[in-house]
Amino acid sequence: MTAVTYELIKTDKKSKARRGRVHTPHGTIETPVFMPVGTAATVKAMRPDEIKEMGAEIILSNTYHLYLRPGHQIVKAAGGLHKFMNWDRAILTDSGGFQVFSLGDLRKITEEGVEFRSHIDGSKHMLSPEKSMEVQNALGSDIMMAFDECAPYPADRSYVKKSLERTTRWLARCKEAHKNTEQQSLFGIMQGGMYQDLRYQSAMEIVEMDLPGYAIGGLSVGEPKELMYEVLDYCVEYLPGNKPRYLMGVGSPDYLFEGVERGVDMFDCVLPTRIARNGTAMTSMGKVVIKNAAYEKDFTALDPECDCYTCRNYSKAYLRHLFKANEILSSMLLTNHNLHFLVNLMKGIRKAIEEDRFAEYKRDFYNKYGI
Ligand code: PRF
Ligand code: ZN
Repeated sequence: MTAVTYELIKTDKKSKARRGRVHTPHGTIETPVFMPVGTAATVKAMRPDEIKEMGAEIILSNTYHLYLRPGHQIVKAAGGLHKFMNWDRAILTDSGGFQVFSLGDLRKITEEGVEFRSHIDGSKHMLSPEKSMEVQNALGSDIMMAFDECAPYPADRSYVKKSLERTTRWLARCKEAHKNTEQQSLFGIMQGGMYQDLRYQSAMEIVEMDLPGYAIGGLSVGEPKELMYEVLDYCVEYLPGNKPRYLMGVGSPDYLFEGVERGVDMFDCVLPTRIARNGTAMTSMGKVVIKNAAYEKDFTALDPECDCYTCRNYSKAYLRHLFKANEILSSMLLTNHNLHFLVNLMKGIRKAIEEDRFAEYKRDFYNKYGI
């Protein structure tokens, strides 16, 4: 028995959307799900009880960041990441691969792994499949991601092929190095860029390893969205139906709908939390840029259809004031709203799938949001 299992409840008749559950040692996750990102063992500007209250059942954290600071041994000594950050629901950790690759000049890829310099103090480190598993085992996350390489976009076919084959070899090493399989599950990551045959090759190689879940990596890396949808269409086909499918780094409302429609179960993205700190809210009527002069005397709620703490208690005029005055509460209230908005959107999507009206729900949302 693996630590994490998938239960398929229902598949939409008119699309590939599906309603399911992911069972973990820290509770059950209703899917499709959006996972708030807590990179450095904190969802920025939020307390765990607030994230819980809005109904989030899983959050994501990062191997790369916690390895560098405070160090995985510190987290382990604290009793693991759940205890350290006071979050008793499920946690997924990304492997560090993607974050290291984002360092640009500061890194070097070899068969062994990735050598890089810390973005904090410039010190030299090596992340490898074995090291990533060691760190994630110390953190104690429920779902651990494989150490992969996300090829840039655009990239040559020959480079992408070499890269995905190395990612497969790294996955075999991850599986071998993963201890604690009773408490933690390893998910594989498909790569292959925008090349259909390479996506197929990657899928066949990773599915062969019989893991409890699979992610689609290497998308939403700057390609046009029509291309992403096209690639996603066949990627999902290549993955088994009895395991959860996770589209990494995707979290705008249109991408969530398009992903769900194509059969994706899990998503994560820094978008809602990041844009909140920049003063942007996602609302049922589209994006609201709170600093706009139009809101100076607007004493209505951010989103009249939202029942989050922010929308129940504050006006756009007040939120605009907080943002312009650089007040900490601005980040707190806007992050609370944006996460609530996406968690609630997924709740609506799940209910729509259950009630055979996913297509209508999507159409109505797009019309109102302005997509
Ligand atoms: N691999 C990993 N993490 C990721 C990605 C990936 O390809 C992406 C791509 N959108 C986001 N996060 N390990
Ligand atoms: Zn709200």
